[in-house]
Amino acid sequence: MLSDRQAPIAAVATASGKGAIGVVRASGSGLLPLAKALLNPVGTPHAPREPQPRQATLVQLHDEQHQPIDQVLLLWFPAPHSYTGEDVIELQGHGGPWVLQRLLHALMVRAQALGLPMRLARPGEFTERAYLNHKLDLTQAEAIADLIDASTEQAARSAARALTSGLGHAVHGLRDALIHLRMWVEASLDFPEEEIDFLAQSQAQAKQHDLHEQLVALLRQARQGLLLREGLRLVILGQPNAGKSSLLNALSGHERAIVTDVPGTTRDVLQESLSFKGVPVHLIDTAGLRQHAGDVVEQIGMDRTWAQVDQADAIVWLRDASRAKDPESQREDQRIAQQLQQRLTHNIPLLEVWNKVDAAPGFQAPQGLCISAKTALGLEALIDAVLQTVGWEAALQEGVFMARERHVQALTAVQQHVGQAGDQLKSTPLMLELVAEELRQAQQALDGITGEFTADDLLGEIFSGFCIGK
Ligand SMILES: Nc1nc2c(ncn2[C@@H]2O[C@H](COP(=O)(O)OP(=O)(O)OP(=O)(O)O)[C@@H](O)[C@H]2O)c(=O)[nH]1
Ligand SMILES: [Mg+2]
Repeated sequence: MLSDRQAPIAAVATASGKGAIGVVRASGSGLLPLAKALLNPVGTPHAPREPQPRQATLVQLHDEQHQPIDQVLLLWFPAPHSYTGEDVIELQGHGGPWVLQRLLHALMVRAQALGLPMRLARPGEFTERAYLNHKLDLTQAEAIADLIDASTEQAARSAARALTSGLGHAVHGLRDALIHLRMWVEASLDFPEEEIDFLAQSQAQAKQHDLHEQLVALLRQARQGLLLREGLRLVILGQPNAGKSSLLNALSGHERAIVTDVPGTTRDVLQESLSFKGVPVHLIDTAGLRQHAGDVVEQIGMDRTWAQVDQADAIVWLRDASRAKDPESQREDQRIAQQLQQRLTHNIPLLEVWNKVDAAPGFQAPQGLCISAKTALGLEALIDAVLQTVGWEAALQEGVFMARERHVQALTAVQQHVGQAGDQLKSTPLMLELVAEELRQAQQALDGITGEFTADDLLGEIFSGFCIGK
C-alpha cells in the first residue's frame, strides 16, 4: 500500500481559462505502463510505441466511450530526470477548460485501470515532491511560488535571483563556515582549558567574527527582499481636512478617494496599492482624528484609524500648515501626538509631514517635511523619506533576492546565536560547552531555512500557498 505522499498525482498545470496550449501532468513512481498505454490506445493500427525520454510524441486521446477528446503531445520524463524527481508524464493539449478536464479524467481512468492509485494533486504538491526528492531546497521552492505570483518586473527579477543564486546559495556558504567553526569547538572540548593553545583560540574568534559579518550582510539583504515581497503598509493619519485623501490621490495619480472641504469626509479605511521606486506600497487613507466625533459613524471611523496604526510598517502624520497657528488645530495635533506616543509601543517609523504649504506663505516647519498634495510639491522627497525610514537601500537593489518573514526570523536567530558564541569565546574561563551549544542552535536555525531541518507543519504551510499543478 502506497502512502499518501507516494501515491501518483495528477493535475491541470496551466491557468484556468482559455489558452493556445494547456498542460496536464502526472507524477509518481512506476508510470511507464501508463505512458505506454497512453501512447498505444487499444485498436491503434501502428506497431506498439515505446515512450522516448524527453521527446514529444503526437497522440490522439479518447474517452471511455471512444469519443475523441483531443490530439495531444505526450512527454515522458523518467525518474530521476524530471521536475519532481519521480516519473512524470506531461500531456500538452489545446488550452480550453473542458478539454483539459477531460484529459485529466482520461489520464486518471487509465491509471486506475492499470492499478495505479492516482489521485488529484494538492496545491504545490509537485514542487513539494521536488523538494522531498532533493531537486530543490526550500528557498528555491518558495522562490518558484514567488516567481509565479510576481506582479512587477522588480519582484520577478528578485524571485528569479532567489531561485538561482539567492538565499539558499548564501546559506550553504554560511553553513560550511559554521561547520568549520563547530568542528574546532567540538574537537577542543576534550581538552582541558589550559591545553587549548592561544593561537587556536584567536583563530576561532576570527572565524566567528567573519561569520558574524557575513550574517549581518545577508540579513540586510533578506530584509530588503522581504520588503519587496510583502510590500509596505503606509498609513496616513491626521486631523480631518489635513489633506490625507488628497495625498493618497496625488501619490496614486488618480481620484481614488473623495476629497471635499467638509471635515470628516473620509469615514472608512481606504487602501491603494502602488509602488515607490519598485517597492510595493499599500497606502492607507484613514478617517480624520479629532476629539469630538460628529456622529457615531465618524467615531467608528476613528477607531478604525487606530486599528490601522497597529498594523502599519510606517506612518505619515499629516498636519495642516495653513492652520499651524490656529490654537484649535494646535490642540488637536497635540492630542494626536500624545495618542501616537501611547500607541506606538514598537518601533514603527513615524514621519511628520506638513501639507498645504502652498496655502501657507512663509511657513517654517518646526520639524518634518513640507509638501503640497495640491501642487505635488515635495512628494518626491516624501517618497524618498518613506523608503529611507523603512530601510530600503537602493544601492543594494541589484543583489536583492525575494525573502520571506521566516527567512528573516531564522537569520536573526542565527545571528544571535553566533553573536553569543562570540561573547563566550572571549570570556574567561572559556566555557567551550556553551560555545558549542550556541553554534549547534545556530546551525539548526540555518538548516531550517533551506529545509534540511524543517517541521512537517511548516512544510504544509509553505506548499499550500502554491497553485494546483505546480
Ligand atoms: N491649498 C491646498 N489645499 C489642499 C491641499 N491638500 C488638500 N487640500 C484641500 O483640503 C481639503 C480637505 O482635503 P481632504 O483630502 O479631503 O482631507 P482629508 O484629510 O482627507 O479630510 P477627512 O477625510 O475629512 O479626514 C480639500 O478642500 C482639499 O482640496 C494642499 O496641498 N493645498
Ligand atoms: Mg479624507
